[in-house]
Amino acid sequence: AKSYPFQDIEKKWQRVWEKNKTFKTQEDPGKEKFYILDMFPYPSGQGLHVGHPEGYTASDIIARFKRMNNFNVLHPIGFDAFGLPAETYALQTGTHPRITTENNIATFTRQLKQFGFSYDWDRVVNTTDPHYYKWTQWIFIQLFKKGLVYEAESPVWWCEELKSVLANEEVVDGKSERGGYPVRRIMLKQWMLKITAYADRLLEGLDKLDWPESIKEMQRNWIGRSEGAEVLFPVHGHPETIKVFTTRPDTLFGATYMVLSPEHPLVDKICTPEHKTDIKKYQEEAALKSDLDRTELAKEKTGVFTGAYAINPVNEEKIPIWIADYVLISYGTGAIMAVPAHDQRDWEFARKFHLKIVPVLEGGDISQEAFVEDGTHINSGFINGMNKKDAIDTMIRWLEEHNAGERAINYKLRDWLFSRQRYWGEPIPLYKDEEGNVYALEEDELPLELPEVEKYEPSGSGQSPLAAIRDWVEFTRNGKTYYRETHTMPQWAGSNWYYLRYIDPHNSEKLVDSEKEKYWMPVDFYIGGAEHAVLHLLYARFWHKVLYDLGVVSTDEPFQKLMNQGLILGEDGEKMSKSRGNVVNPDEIIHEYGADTLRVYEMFMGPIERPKPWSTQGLAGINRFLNRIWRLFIEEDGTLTDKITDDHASGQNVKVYHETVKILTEHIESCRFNTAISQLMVFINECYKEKTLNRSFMNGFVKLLSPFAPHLAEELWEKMGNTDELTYSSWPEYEEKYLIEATIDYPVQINGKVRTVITVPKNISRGDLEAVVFENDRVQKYTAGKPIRKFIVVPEKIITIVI
Ligand code: ANZ
Repeated sequence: AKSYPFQDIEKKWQRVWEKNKTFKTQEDPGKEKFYILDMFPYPSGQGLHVGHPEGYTASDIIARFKRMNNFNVLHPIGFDAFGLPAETYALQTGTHPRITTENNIATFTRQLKQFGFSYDWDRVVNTTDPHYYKWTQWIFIQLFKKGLVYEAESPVWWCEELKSVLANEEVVDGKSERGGYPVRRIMLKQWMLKITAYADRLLEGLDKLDWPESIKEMQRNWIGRSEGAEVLFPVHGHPETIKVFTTRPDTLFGATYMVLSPEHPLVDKICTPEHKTDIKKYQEEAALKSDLDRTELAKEKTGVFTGAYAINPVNEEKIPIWIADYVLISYGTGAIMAVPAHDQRDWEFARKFHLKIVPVLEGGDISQEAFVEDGTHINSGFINGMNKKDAIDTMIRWLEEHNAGERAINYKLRDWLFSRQRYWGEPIPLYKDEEGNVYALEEDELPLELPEVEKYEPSGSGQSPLAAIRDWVEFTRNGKTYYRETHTMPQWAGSNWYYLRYIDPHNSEKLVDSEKEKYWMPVDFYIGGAEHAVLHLLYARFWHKVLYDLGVVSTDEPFQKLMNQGLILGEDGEKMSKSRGNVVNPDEIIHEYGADTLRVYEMFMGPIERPKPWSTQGLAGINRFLNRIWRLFIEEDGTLTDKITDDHASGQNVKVYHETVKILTEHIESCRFNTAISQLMVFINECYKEKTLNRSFMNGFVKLLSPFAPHLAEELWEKMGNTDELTYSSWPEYEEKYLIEATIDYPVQINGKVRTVITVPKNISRGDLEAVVFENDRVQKYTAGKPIRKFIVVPEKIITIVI
């Protein structure tokens, strides 16, 4: 069968929307606002893939639905365009990353417009635009002024292939996340952001957010707050002490040895001469392993004795000090007291190296494994007989009284390594004098623009390509020479705050106007990929809280509600990738079936949050459905069918219409798009059974269809003779009275036994109810011919008959 003319229709309405600026948004204090945000794309050279329109269609449905429900809707889009691929491409071809980026943005814009997404195109932001990154730099300076920026020599991941330092998050399974290249640890001076200062607030803030519980839990684990104590162990025959962090100070009497991380600075000082060689060798091996490799529970424990001993402060016992890679330098103090009876890692280590295992809690069988549960303390002097909680409190008090330790809270969260040795990023707006004093640029010196370079190749020494441009790096002021920072910001910087710039994208005086910010914030609904659970979403929350403290924003959390769309897999059920050859190109689908088909199909594939495989058959099915809609309304010659009449007495199924309105309303609100579409199908099937169709129902249907298939809906809306704007028409309402009536089930008890259950309308009169009951077969069977002594109705509960 011939398809409806989707190509003409889609182009036509995209032109109309563009010309009329249909989706242009302005503040309107008279209307309730709704800010619906997409995670903006990285404009890669490959163009959009079919995963993008999944979340983008979902948010577009919500945006269109909210407009029709009289909300003032902010629905913007932009580009997160700094980052490695453009720079890698520049290295290979010599093309300036700005050119590559501009081309890619043009492609993405064309593709996004083809989908008919209802963005306000006058608010587009691009993180690589100096007018934009001026404010990224401005925020960085505010952090600097608040003391949240510092420089530190720290162990960092160095990737030889990418010639760059990587953040922990960019290292996956001991390889670079991008490219999968080997990485190793080196020491380098880096700019750090003190996100740890906000750890508690980042934790507490989660409780009031309407986010998937799994994402909140991932953030909680990432922050990883642990309560416990720091304990000091003197080193025998040395002036040094070893500080450990433990969550179980109550087990101190069971600490039979200590472990330092191989990188711990004390190792070299306390190690005895005869153990030097072994220790050195072990340290070198450990440097090559990733944290994950080192801490995985299943791994066979390894370690080396240092020859030194520590003194356990509670019992003065001399205990051996080892180094082992299961203790990480980056967590706690980089050293532990080992309690093999009650910690499984320590237990395995002690068994392997024949170290003492002393139980200090009753229970379990420590010849088999560590006993990690609560119990009564034994072998523990002044805490004997106590449970875990009391013992912890008592021990901490003892440690504090004896200057041997104190209560402590520890976080897994590390400060954020913020320097990159790359070209294509925001320059860090700091500079130094000859003495190494650090200064921030003044606001009127921003933006600090990226200079032109001849070589994009980072210098292998850990310096960025900017370091090679002498006349950019050095400048003199009042006869003094200064040196600019040559590292750039990580890609997260620009995406940390873009949702604020959409509110006021052209403001050259301020990051965002306060009145506008108050009107639009917080983001009511944020839709994007679950891969951003911890990094982007945690960093953005951190900056937002800093801006809140500065009075720049009025809410302390940026994103009130969050939803993650599931991955769209290839037809083979595998993740789409070029190497598997299972990638679906949205341009081709749009050409063959139209954007509306692709939109509706992606929403119909299954629950939005689930991963789901692509199906070309499913796509064709949706295309048939849209054609069925078209043919129901439109005759062969392109005119509206004369089945549609104003005759309200026509036989069309009133119930199905009102049910459809109800289901669409509720299911769009709760993002059950697939079941909403099923109901549209039910409605269309019913229509095909009718001889005549009610005009107001059919107009209502077009409105219900419009968030899903906006081009088709606009065309039908026009053909129906409507002259008002579909986008801002009001969402259909349903009337309860037309829905399947509410009923109630009454158990009928006869002489103490329930014999049947009858279903009756809720608002039935007592007389009618009695009549219905005695007409019932089962009731007749038990009562036939016998006099009724009692007939009792407990309203909405039970009916009792006594004979
Ligand atoms: C003694 C002890 C006894 C421990 C016991 C546990 C159980 P969370 O909960 O993750 O904070 N630890 C401390 N620093 C470490 C490091 N740098 N590398 C590896 N392990 C480290 O874990 C805290 C516990 O992990 C600490 O408490 C310490 O072992 C270990 F029955 O101390 B515990």
